[in-house]
Amino acid sequence: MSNDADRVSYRVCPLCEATCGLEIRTRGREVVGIRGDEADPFSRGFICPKGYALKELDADPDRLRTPFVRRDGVLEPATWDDAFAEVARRLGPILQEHGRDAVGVYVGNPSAHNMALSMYGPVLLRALGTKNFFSASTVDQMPKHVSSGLLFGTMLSIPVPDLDRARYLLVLGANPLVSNGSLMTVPDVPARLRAIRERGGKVVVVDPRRTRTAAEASEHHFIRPGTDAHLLFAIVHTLFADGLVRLGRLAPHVAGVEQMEALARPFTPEAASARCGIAAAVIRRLAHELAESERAAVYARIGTCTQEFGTIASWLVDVVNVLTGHLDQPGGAMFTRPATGSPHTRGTPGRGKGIRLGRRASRVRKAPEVFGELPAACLAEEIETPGDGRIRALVTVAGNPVLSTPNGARLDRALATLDFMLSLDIYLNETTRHADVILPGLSALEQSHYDVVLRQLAIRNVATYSPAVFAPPPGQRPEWETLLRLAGIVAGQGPAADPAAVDEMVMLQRIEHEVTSPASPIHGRDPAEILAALAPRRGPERLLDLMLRTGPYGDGFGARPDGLTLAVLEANPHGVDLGPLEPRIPEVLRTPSGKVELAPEPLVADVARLRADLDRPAPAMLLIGRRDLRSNNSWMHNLPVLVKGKPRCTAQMHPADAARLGLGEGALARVASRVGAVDIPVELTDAIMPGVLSIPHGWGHDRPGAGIRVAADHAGVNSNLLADELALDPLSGDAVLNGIPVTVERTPAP
Ligand SMILES: Nc1nc2c(c(=O)[nH]1)N[C@H]1C(S)=C(S)[C@@H](COP(=O)(O)OP(=O)(O)OC[C@H]3O[C@@H](n4cnc5c(=O)[nH]c(N)nc54)[C@H](O)[C@@H]3O)O[C@H]1N2
Ligand SMILES: Nc1nc2c(c(=O)[nH]1)N[C@H]1C(S)=C(S)[C@@H](COP(=O)(O)OP(=O)(O)OC[C@H]3O[C@@H](n4cnc5c(=O)[nH]c(N)nc54)[C@H](O)[C@@H]3O)O[C@H]1N2
Ligand code: SF4
Ligand SMILES: [Mo]
Repeated sequence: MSNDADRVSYRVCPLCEATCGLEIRTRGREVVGIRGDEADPFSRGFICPKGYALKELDADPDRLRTPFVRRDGVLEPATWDDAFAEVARRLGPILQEHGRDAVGVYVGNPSAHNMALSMYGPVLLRALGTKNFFSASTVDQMPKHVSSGLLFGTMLSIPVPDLDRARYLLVLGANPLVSNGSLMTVPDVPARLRAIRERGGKVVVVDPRRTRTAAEASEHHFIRPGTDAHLLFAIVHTLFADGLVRLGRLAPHVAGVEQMEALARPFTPEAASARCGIAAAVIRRLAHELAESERAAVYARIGTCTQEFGTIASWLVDVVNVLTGHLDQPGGAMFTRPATGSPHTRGTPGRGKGIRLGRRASRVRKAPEVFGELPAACLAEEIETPGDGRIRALVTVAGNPVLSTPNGARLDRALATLDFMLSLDIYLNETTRHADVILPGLSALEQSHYDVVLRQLAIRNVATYSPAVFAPPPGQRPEWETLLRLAGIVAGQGPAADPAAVDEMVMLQRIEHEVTSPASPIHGRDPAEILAALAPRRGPERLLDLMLRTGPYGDGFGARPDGLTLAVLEANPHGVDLGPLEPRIPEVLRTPSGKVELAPEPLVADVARLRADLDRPAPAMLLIGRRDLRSNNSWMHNLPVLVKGKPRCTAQMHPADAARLGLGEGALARVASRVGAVDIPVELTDAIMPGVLSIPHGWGHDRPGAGIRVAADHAGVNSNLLADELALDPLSGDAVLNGIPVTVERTPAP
């Protein structure tokens, strides 16, 4: 395969949170090979099948390479100038007549994996100034932002398990051997979990499915979906009842311990066991093992977030980590100190404003705002319901809410009624088929990369910058320019708004902010001097350089000459290792009290709801989701290498349930919920808990007018036709996507 003319580039994979280093071999404009970068200090050569698939993604003929504009009802290729002119022509009057809130925005998951989108998306949002902002966070991790914000002071103060030093790991509602980790940036989870067992440690998985992670663990327990909060409260109960609480070094920094003891009282292991399905003796043993292990962490992810008690469960994970003395300790749950900084590295160390929730509510359902967002599950009703403040136009940025948010059918219908829709996307899919204008992003290989978001949650402090592998083709625009031009347009500068001018303004504001912040290393410096020092960089690189140089390891523009700059990262293409995580309490805290707030009022108030749930009878069948190694939410099913083989959009069911329902392997089952029904083939497996059904999300590529031909041949069904848009975790607004009550029957013959 290798050839003298081949070029080798190093690039961090942007597809999931693992941030693997890739070695990409190219010949001209063609990718000839992709493998793991052995010299990457963090990923050490690890790669998954999606990493290889970047080659097909780059070459996919269905990937959009030109803007599209709807003319006489039909989406047609258009020039960039025409497309921006259409945006100005259509959006202008809506803003003028109906105000800023008439334009809704939905931002999807790839925004967190893309430097241009994560840095400049917020610029467009600020320019728009709409209160109708939605994102994939409320079908994902919002409960963890809320609980972390309340406990530690910022939405990004999320402890991550120190995998490389842990000797005991309790995993709830996560399948990192398949997802490759989430709210825990770490490549090569398989080797790292194996290493825990090899050093004599233990990995325990709690999941309604015996997942790949569970199969590789020391121990697995089925749990009834939606009941993790009960289990965790019973562990807290046991820690107090059996005298296992030890705060250690954190003792002077923790408030609310007595209150936790009182709150946990009703949740005896026996009471919780009846609800969650795990034996009381096992619950007690888990509490003892966690407390008695020297280096242990509880780690939980999406199965514990996208459920009825998502915020309570997310909270109790860290309560257990604190009460067992494992928070902020090597081998426990620790805080990253990211190179580009974070809300918990800025401002006054040890104290802050904390967070405020529910400053306003959504118009129709009165759902509380959370960190400036409204629940994605409210989007359809805000479009449909007449009256002042109705969403008349929508901007989607790297999102596919028709497939990824609850009651997708209702949203699908609502999108068709908009006065105007603009999508920034790389595919014409189930969502963007409704757009009037689509502006495409570049291939991942045509843009530079730094994981500004994900490296904030890394289990090791690491910084890696990847230059673009290929130059963008002539006539194509980088997305940061598109976002800045749109920001100019909505600010009233007309269709020819100059992105470079908006970039200058954004940059100056950022520098002003730094030099006027007392805690910044460049406090009091002259903005013009800083701007000059960043020349000739512009766009994302200039902003990244500023963030690195004013960050925790930065050169402070001369203050620490051997400190980090973008130039240093450029000279180290495999990444710069900044070392293992270090204890950060109390400095990391940004709560008003300067303490870890173990029992914050909004969470305490929600416990009554959980107590009432203790005696609730479980419904017959509960639906949960599933991820596959070769999927990435909804949008990588157009790549042949990832969809080949037997169909993966099946309903997994326990043989005992199937026998009761008269369903055999491969039979078509009709699964119905309050909001919809799907017909889907049954896959029998004893790896699922009886009474639980699992359907993966991100399928249902059968919508007319989409331009994803390979995906259409492997359509599957949209599991979010079953998710109920009215079922939310009240504190975070997160949708309930796991533990959906459903009925199942054999699909009637036509
Ligand atoms: N039932 C159920 N539903 C779920 C989940 C579940 O577990 N169960 N998981 C939820 C989770 S965790 C998430 S994060 C959400 C994801 O929800 P979304 O973010 O709404 O959906 P994605 O499928 O990630 O779609 C991403 C979109 O971005 C586009 N895209 C990809 N790369 C780029 C780029 O570089 N630029 C631009 N402009 N566009 C790009 C893709 O074409 C696609 O349209 O789904 C959620 N939905
Ligand atoms: N291959 C692949 N990788 C991905 C993605 C993908 O689509 N495909 N998506 C990416 C994204 S956006 C995200 S957010 C992450 C998510 O990363 P993970 O959270 O690791 O993702 P899942 O594999 O969905 O794992 C969730 C687990 O929770 C279980 N579960 C469901 N309900 C409950 C419950 O009530 N309690 C408990 N304890 N468990 C429950 C499910 O059976 C499942 O095994 O993955 C990322 N990585
Ligand atoms: S694990 Fe994630 S980051 Fe690593 S190669 Fe696979 S998709 Fe890319
Ligand atoms: Mo996600």
